[in-house]
Amino acid sequence: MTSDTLYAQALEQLVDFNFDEKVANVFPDMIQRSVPGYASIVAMTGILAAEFYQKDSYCYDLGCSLGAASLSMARAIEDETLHIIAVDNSSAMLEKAQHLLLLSKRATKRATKRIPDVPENENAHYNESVIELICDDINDIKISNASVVVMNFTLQFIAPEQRAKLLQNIYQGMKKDGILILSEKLNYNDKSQQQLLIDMHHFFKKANGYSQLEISQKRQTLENVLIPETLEQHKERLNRAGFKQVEQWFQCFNFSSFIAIK
Ligand code: GEK
Repeated sequence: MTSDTLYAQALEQLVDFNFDEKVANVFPDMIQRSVPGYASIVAMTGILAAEFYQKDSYCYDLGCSLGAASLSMARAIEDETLHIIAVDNSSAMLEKAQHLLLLSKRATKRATKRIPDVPENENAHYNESVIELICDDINDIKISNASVVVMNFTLQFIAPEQRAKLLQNIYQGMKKDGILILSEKLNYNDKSQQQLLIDMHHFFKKANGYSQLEISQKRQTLENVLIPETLEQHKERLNRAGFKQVEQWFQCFNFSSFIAIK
């Protein structure tokens, strides 16, 4: 796995974070060392998807990056006709995702040695051809006939004023009893609570080898790009979109995941 050293040196100019080739190249290392509970959320995504998947429906992975959640679902759902639609608007991410899926496909066939950068357990059996990668803005795609929609750490990058419409669009395209798995970084209205949760997240990053400089530069580049909301805002918006049950099923520091059932 290529190490994330993108912010290790003092940068003269800090530009807004974007999912370019440099980020795509180090993404597996970056996300594991930056998002507490990431591996658990990816693994549970497969477990939940397998239970709520409905035959002859689609699964969506919105903001799929390198396809970790799609792979988790593909491995967990046993259905010959499974079709996962994985969408991201970063061509750099999707190129890399395509490459990893091909490696994974060969590894599945040979089931031999591990390949660097391919998510854990990729050697497990699955029909990889079920994952369709689409390069598009998730605000512009039509969701249809979906029993499982996954949006792991993507909504936070969507302009706040577009979020309700996106969730309504997802809801409209879902089947009854289908699920949305929504994972997000959280914000807190209470100042001391917010500070403590941010501190704990930084302890996590420090323990994973990021320096103060790396943590601070990355934080500044994300400031205008990643806009977290409170747990209450998420729950309220999901309820308003029409979901009949909304539960927070995971939290580690200020990172959380929800399940919303139509
Ligand atoms: C994972 N879910 O590994 N349309 C499509 N894609 C978008 C948009 C948009 N409007 N905005 C951002 N993205 C993944 C991790 S990363 C989270 C998701 C992170 C994409 C963006 O290109 C990136 O790949 C992804 O959303 C967010 O489970 O890096 O913190």
